[in-house]
Amino acid sequence: MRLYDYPDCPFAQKVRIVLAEKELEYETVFVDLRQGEQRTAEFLKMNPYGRVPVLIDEDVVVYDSTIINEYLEDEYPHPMLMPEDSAGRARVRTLEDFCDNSFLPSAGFVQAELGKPDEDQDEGRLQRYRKGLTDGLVRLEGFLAGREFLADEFSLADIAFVPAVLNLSRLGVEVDPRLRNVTAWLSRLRQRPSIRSLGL
Ligand SMILES: N[C@@H](CCC(=O)N[C@@H](CS)C(=O)NCC(=O)O)C(=O)O
Repeated sequence: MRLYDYPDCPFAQKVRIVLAEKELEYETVFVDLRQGEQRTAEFLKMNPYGRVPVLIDEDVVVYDSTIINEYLEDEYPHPMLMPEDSAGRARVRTLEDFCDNSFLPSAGFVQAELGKPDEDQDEGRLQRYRKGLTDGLVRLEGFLAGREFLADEFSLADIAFVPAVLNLSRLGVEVDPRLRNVTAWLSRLRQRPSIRSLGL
């Protein structure tokens, strides 16, 4: 198995956690996004959107982190990272969707703003994007009520959030200690070897 990867990419990190949880062997191909290697004809043949991660498993090519993770779950089901029942699976997918379309983009916007020279940073914009993250944490607090993980057992839903939630302090966002469920969940996540291995 081969993973086309970029170390800081949160989407690639999601996939690396699943590969580690399932103890799958793979080789990593570094795609230098700063050099535009994702836009070469060869890369675009694998992913027409020109983005990492891409996973190659023998003759199967899969792109988009959420789809890659579901592929890995279907193909290598042990240990299971999806609930068995339809309601639980729908819950995981709802949370992944919330993460991919709201939480991770807010984190990406904050990171992009912080990456600009000081004089070009817009404080109002930064506050708006950070609020997207703090509002997201409040929503997660509700999802975690009475649960250790977002869908009871550790799942693809938790994994989707890891790259962003373990990077919050670098984005200038502190977790409100009144969010007790989120705080406990973060320390549970930090203890997992698959997540520690990312070195976030
Ligand atoms: N929805 C995609 C997003 C992947 C993505 O945005 N990857 C970024 C790096 S974090 C990328 O490859 N960007 C290169 C570009 O847009 O040119 C996924 O989940 O895999």
